[in-house]
Amino acid sequence: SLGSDSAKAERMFRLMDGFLKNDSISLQQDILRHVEYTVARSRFNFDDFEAYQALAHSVRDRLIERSHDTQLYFKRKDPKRVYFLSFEYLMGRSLSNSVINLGIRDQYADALSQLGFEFEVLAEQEGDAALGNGGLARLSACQMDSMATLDYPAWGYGLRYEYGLFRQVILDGFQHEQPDFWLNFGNPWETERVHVTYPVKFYGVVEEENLNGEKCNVWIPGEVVEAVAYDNPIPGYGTRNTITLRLWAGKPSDQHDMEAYNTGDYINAVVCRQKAENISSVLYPDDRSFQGKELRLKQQYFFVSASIQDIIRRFREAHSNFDEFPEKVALQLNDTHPSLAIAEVMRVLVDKEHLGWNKAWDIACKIFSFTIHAVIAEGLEKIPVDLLGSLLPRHLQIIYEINFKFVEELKKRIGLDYNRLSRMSIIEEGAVKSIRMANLAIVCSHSVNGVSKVHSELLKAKLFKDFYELWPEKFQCKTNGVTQRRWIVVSNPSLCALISKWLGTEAWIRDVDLLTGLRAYAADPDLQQEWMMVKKVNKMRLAEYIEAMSGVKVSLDAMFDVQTKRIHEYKRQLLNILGIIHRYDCIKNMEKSQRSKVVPRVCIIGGKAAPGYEIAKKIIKLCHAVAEKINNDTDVGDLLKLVFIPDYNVSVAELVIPGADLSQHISTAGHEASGTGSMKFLMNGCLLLATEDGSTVEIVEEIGADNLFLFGAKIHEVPKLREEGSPKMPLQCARVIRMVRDGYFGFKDYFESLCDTVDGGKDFYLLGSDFESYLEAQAAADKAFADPNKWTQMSILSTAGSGRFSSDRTIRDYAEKTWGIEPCRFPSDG
Ligand code: H53
Repeated sequence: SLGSDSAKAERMFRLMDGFLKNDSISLQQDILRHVEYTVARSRFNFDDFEAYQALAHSVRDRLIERSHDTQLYFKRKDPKRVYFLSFEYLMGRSLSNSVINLGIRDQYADALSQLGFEFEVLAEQEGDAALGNGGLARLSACQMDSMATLDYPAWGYGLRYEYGLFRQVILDGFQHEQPDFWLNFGNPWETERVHVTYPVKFYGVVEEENLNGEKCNVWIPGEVVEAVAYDNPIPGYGTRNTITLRLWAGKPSDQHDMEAYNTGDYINAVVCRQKAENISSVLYPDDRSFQGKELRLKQQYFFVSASIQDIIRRFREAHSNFDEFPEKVALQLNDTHPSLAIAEVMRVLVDKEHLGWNKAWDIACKIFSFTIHAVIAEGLEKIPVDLLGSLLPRHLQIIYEINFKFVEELKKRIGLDYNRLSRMSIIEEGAVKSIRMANLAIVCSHSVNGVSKVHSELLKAKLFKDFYELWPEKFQCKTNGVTQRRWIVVSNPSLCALISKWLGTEAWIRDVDLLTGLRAYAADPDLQQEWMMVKKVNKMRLAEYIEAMSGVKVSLDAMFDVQTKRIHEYKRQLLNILGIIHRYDCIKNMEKSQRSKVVPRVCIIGGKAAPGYEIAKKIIKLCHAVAEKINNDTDVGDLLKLVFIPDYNVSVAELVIPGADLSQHISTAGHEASGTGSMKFLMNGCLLLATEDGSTVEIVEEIGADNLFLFGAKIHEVPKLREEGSPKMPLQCARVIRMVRDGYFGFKDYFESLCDTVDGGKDFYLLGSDFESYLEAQAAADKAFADPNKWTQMSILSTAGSGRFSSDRTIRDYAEKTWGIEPCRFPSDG
């Protein structure tokens, strides 16, 4: 029953003295053993970081056991598996999440305290795994957690970047980027699989050959790079199942350089080998903008090709007939980044397995499904044909062939409507002839989904209208979700304990719909009292952090008003800052006697700007310039503070979100596909101030418009308002912009172009026309905050309504309706 039936395995198991034990003494022994033999420090002398390393290794041992069991079990049951292909994962830290999911956090805390260490202190030693940019990447991480917890036979595939997302350093209020060489001190969570390697080919030429009287294409590559697997265990909660996130790294291929060595150019050959490692060296730091760079395309193909080879090898272990492939394999494309997988599957099935085009295409169309995260056409990847043709000549041929057959078919369906044909074509003719990756993915996938209701409707009505009319059945909605394990249990232990106490069970951690049970107590003064205490404790933690980071002391009685996310014009951090200037201006101009009525605020902004995104960087600088002025104004004191939290990442989010009273999700309507930050704040009982965009619309459905602060233009109003432009600029907005222009916060010239984006005639993101309604929503928030019981009730109702925004719901929906897979749970209790 332990996953192996052979006598040999049983003997091995006995020799190991069974599985690792989780009592306090065994854990202490394990930690010390790792101090001595893994970290190679004396067990009498090791510091916090070394203790963390040993601890992490002892946890990893347990994860490895479980992951072996899970894989053996999957192998024996041979269920249909889903393979989740994502170019980015924002995993953050692993320690707390792992021990909580394994159900042994308290045991570890106890063992450590016996050794004279504190669990929380050691947990702080861990750096973030930041192999992604923003929402899309964190979503992948949340979804992996749900796939493991719900016992789905799933694998995640991605790239093991050596440099994750840059570290943001603020000097003089300006953002500077520093490399994130996160592997510097090793990564105790991963296992390098030196034997799981695959050659990945690039460049070269395609030749036609004759195989048994039939023509076939043979790709002779110009470069071969080896992909080596690094496995990262993803433990489920309340289950023994532990699935794998397999990340690929580049390493030099042996076959390829023989020539160079033989010609005697030894040194150069060795230097060239190093180049192979560059493929996976650095994550592109741009969220939502693509430039058709060769290295990026190489990265995409590299991870896709290695993953497909791995998937096919696993399939072949149990099957010889590709007719069964769609019964055993589902491939999820997380955005267009991995969509070369379509051409790669076709290449393997046609050129290597010799299945014939039609059969191969039939299989491909059954296995792929595609999630779109973009909202606007500019967010869609296009790859210049020349670039693709030189890097992957055979794939270009295949894509042309797919397109030819598709367009022929289309002509039969819609006739010779050339405009529509050219819009739908996978190839874009233009100044730069390109491949539209989204079109390729839609043509091949059996299911295409948006990430919120609003977004999915927009895809059908706008971006992919032509495709929707052709294949309405393909278009689905899968509203995003986030994992309550990370975003409540790990990051907000006090709230977690409080919820379990009032619900009388911890079952909500796996069955999140139970959170609705809190509604019954939302008006209960006892719960309200305890709820306020929890918030206070979290605000204290956050206040200490703020003081340590910025030297600004903040009052715990103030409303903590947070906007943390990537800096983008459409997310409108600028609207927030202009609102803060307005608030400051009002306080300054107020009669002193009136000031006692002002609800004190601590405004917190955090997020990274893409290194080349000038306007976003100016927004960061403006935030600092305004903060400098306000925070040093003793006349205003605790009534208003503004702090910028540098280097926002997953572990900073774990600290900030539980401590927020209010959070802002204020994108121009129609621009945020979903938004997932809002869901994390909601779970933590934070009230939202938001526009009706992305998933906010569904949050309103769930918790009721009375329990949050909505404002701004609706999606359908945006085009008209844009036409109207600046005349709609209200006086209050014009006044604060003028203050910036006049140099009230310094850096007059520098901020000019930033101000132009609002009052320069265009105001594309509608800051002007939304300004008044934004201020009204802020006033409503102030009013509600002044009544602590009302506020707390709204806060409880927010958490109570957050269950629908769990990634468990999203993943179950994908599994049942898109992937056609079922849970495959290792028979044990976890
Ligand atoms: O994906 C999130 C959404 C969010 C959306 C984001 C996203 C990226 O992070 C990167 C590229 C892209 O096209 C979209 O902006 O609204 O919540 C997860 O779906």
